[in-house]
Amino acid sequence: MTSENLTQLRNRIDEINDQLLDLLNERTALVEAIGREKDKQGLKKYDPIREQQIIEKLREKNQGPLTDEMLIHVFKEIFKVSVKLQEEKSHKKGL
Ligand code: PRE
Repeated sequence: MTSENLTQLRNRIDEINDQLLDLLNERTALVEAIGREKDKQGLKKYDPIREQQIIEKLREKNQGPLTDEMLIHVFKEIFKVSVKLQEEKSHKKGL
């Protein structure tokens, strides 16, 4: 692989990282809104059934090269930080 080729591939990765960042921020804003709704309804932040449903839907759609194991790993981390954010926000409100 020429170094020009490596630079081009990394430039494309940088673009995708920017898109992922925007999407993660959009998702996080929705996670915050759901957290506020759960506070109003007195619901627990962690919802393992919903998380399982999301993972199942994504596994059905996944065409690779991302493996199911990678997909599950990434999404479990996203859920973990999402629940943490929801809990921190509601603790700040004294709930
Ligand atoms: C979300 C976060 C935490 C829950 O454990 C399940 C799902 C998610 O990140 O998708 C969102 C959410 O709070 C919810 O759907 O109830």
